[in-house]
Amino acid sequence: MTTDYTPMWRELGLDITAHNTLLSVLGDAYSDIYLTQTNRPEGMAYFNFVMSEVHGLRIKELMEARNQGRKVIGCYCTFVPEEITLAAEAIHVGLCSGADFAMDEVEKYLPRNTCALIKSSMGFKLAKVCPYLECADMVVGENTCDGKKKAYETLGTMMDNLYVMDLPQMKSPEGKALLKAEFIRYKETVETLTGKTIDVAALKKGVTIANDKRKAMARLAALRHHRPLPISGLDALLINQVFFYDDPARFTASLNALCEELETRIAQEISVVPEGTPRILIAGCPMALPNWKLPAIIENSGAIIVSEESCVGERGCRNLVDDTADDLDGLMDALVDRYLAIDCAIFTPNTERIDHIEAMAKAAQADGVIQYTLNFCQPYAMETLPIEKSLETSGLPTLRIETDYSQEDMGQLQTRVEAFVELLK
Ligand code: BJ8
Repeated sequence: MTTDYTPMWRELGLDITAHNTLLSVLGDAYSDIYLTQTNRPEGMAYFNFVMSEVHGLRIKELMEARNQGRKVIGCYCTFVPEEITLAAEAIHVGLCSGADFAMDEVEKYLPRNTCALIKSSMGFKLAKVCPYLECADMVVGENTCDGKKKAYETLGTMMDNLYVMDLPQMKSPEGKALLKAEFIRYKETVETLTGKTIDVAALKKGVTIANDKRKAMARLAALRHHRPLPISGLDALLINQVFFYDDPARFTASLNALCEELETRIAQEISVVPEGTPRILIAGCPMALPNWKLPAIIENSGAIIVSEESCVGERGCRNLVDDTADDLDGLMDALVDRYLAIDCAIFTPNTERIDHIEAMAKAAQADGVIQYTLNFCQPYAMETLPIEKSLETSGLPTLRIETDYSQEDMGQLQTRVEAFVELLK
């Protein structure tokens, strides 16, 4: 960042000293992990730029939009329908929860044995270091796992703009009815917040913007199925993370431009790794920005990630909303259908997730699957066992990793991943 954004951060009420510490840690990690990669596509320059300005220029854009009367809505889960936010010309952003911050403070409010993602959300609020959170007009939490559900009760005492969405746990007709009722409630809340009525035309516009973004993500995912492999898993993860922050139309255009370059690379047989490099599919908990720990270890161990089965990845992006209905009720049904297909581990039963992982591994020509679970995440930990069994029956080697955001287990993880990569060679 070349501009001094301190006055803007101060206006947002950030703790400038703590925020500077966060930016410096983030900048160092980004330089070490990302900028040391070789043979990156030129189109990654855009995503480097977004990262360098993620707390600067993008926040300035949000503040300017707010000054023009638009609203900013921050969300913790991929279940919050972006289409409705966009239909009201509001701005939809994901909220950071990929780094430890103010852990001593956090543990005054949450038990120690809470997953790192939840602790991180709380830490960013307590330490006042997330400009997205501080400039949001409304923050949306959701009843997914028990940890999140209970943490929002506490988080709600720290902010006056937290809205909690109820979510079903089963994909039954009753579950579907609950989701529809909750999406209608969200639509009405967004209408009140923005002062805009969401009609058919507006909702269709929101659907188109979100569908275009997801189509570009699907294009990227398909290009990674190729040998030669035109992009690293770390770069693809970064794109998946930027997906949650950037202006959607600009993101889609930049990603499509990158995909064109990747197509040329494939035609010219330009690969980011030598032939024979083991290809890994990573499956499990979401890797929110700036959680790059395990992918960096994998790609520094002589393997390459070709697909992410994660909400910061294909689980969060797959499936488009059918926009053919010509009334609001039909469009809301189409939204519900699209979102209810997300196979988050909080659902029971959730066997389609196994089928998806198998299909993804096959499509991406993966040699092995690493299941990634955050410590104390019961839903994803529980699902690792049936998934492992099923993949092994299909002849795909798997490795289970449970970790958090600390650096303490780096050596141990490196050893385990290296042994797994050797096995795949
Ligand atoms: S739709 S995956 S973004 S809930 S890691 S907080 S499950 S204890 S994140 Fe998620 Fe929405 Fe589902 Fe996707 Fe709980 Fe597990 Fe922590 Fe988790």
